[in-house]
Amino acid sequence: MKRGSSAKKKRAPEADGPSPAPPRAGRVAIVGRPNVGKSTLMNALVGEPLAITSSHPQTTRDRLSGVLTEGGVQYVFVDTPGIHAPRSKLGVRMNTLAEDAARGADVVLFVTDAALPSPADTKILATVPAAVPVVLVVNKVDTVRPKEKLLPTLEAWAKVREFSAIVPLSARTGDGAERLLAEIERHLPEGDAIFPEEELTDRPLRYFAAEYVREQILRASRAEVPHGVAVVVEEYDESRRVPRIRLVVHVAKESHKAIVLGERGERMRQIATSARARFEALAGRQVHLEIFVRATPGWQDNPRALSDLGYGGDTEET
Ligand SMILES: Nc1nc2c(ncn2[C@@H]2O[C@H](COP(=O)(O)OP(=O)(O)OP(=O)(O)O)[C@@H](O)[C@H]2O)c(=O)[nH]1
Ligand SMILES: [Mg+2]
Repeated sequence: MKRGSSAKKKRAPEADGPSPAPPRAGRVAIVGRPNVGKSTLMNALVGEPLAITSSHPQTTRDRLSGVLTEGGVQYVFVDTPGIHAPRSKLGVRMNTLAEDAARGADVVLFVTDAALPSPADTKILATVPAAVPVVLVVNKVDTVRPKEKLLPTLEAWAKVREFSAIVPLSARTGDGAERLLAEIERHLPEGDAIFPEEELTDRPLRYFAAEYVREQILRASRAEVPHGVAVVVEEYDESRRVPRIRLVVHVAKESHKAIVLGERGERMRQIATSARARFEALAGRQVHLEIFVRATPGWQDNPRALSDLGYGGDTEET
């Protein structure tokens, strides 16, 4: 999918500066525990709110590439699910996707929130091959005041392993993002762009229709409901002036249907309105969303259902 006309133009190559550096391009996997801000970081780096984010852990369930091309450098960021102790086949698949992405990357961004290293962090880091450069991103520094409080955290992290760089950053405000891009660039291999310059993501638009509905459900619900929600595009009818997208929201329990719908369907109406606005901003055109809610108990552990809901297939390929 290409960048829309709304996308802000990134730094252009210098017209008459010193002779241009050779082009660079590479894959940059963004990995870490759930909820540390990986998807928010990817959005800040590509300059578009592409990936879904929420305060629930395990928001991201799949790999998603976001592409930034500027000044002869192409960064292909790969957002991944937070690596966690899995409790379902879905969770196992999520972890595998993230670990594979790190193994196949030219650079790994290991993201942590502004906290001391935990055993879960070191376990994840141990799965990254020693040959892959790892940049440590200490995210959410906007929550640390005064700034000096961060120093013991950074010192503790420096002892965990050899990092190519340690970058304190706020994905929410974008503070530190430019420095991070410069650190990544140094480790990207020389070579031509992987995607066309205007490409924004490897995913088709319909992927985001389902994701943006799921995001609004995550934001509107609490506790156990979000982990049992999957959203599938059943029909994408572009023959009309305003395309119509029919989606089915699968919930893991019959009782969750009423929660997602709300009284007289009011919650679902709000979810649909917000998801539509978000989707229209990305697509740059109007759409109609038609959303149905269905109970599909146990789908997270059923290989057939996982595949039907878009979480099946080869974990080696995106
Ligand atoms: N204060 C603050 N909050 C942040 C920052 N970055 C992310 N967050 C918040 O942290 C929460 C999790 O963000 P996500 O980007 O969804 O985290 P994630 O690592 O992708 O999570 P999973 O997909 O579940 O692994 C959200 O509520 C974000 O708004 C930051 O720099 N500062
Ligand atoms: Mg995420």
